[in-house]
Amino acid sequence: MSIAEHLPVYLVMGSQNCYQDPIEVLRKAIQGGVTCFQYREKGNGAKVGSEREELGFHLKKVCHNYGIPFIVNDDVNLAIQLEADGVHIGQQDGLVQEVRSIIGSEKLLGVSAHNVKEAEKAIEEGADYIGVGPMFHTSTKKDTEQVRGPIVIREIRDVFPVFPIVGIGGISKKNAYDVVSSGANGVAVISAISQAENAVKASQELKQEVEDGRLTVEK
Ligand code: TZP
Ligand code: MG
Repeated sequence: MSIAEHLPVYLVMGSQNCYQDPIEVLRKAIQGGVTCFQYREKGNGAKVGSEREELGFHLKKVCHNYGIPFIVNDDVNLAIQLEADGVHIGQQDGLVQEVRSIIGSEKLLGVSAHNVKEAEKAIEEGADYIGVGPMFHTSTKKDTEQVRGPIVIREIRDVFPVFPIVGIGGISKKNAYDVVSSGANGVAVISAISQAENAVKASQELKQEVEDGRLTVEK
């Protein structure tokens, strides 16, 4: 399966984002249709050291039991240690080529981009997919750049007709359709699933919006 096929509903999460047991949240999310997972144990209340590694190990096992990719945010060493399927890095997290040379060509490399210029650079330097945002206002990540809106997906899609793109930031079932109908392969979410009362239902609803959005693009 290509990475594009794993992007429709991409859950990003650490224990700090959950009201319930993160392992259970992930399991339910995958049952509801989540297609990719990024372990982002970061910020206030996040686990550190061996606890962070241990949770990552269990979350990876859940992903692999269900056949979805397990990607680690920021930390290349943790990704290697956990034998993750890939790494996701931001603009401040090191050079794309450098990370690629450490993880090798087989592992997935995701890169955050905020505009066409950053997207071009990330793609040229060897990203497998880009995460573009923030699409909408989010209170989950405090140090975000300005809201870009789905228009930036359209701008990047116009330059790169088939490159895998996922939108991120403030995405819910109410606006996922706009992100995908603007050209994204899928939506990456934290709170819409991790803080939902029912993670199965939240994931199903997001998936439905993504499918509806894709139909408008394929027409
Ligand atoms: N990167 C850009 S916005 C964001 C990240 C990690 C947070 C997304 O969280 P939410 O709860 O889906 O808005
Ligand atoms: Mg980062």
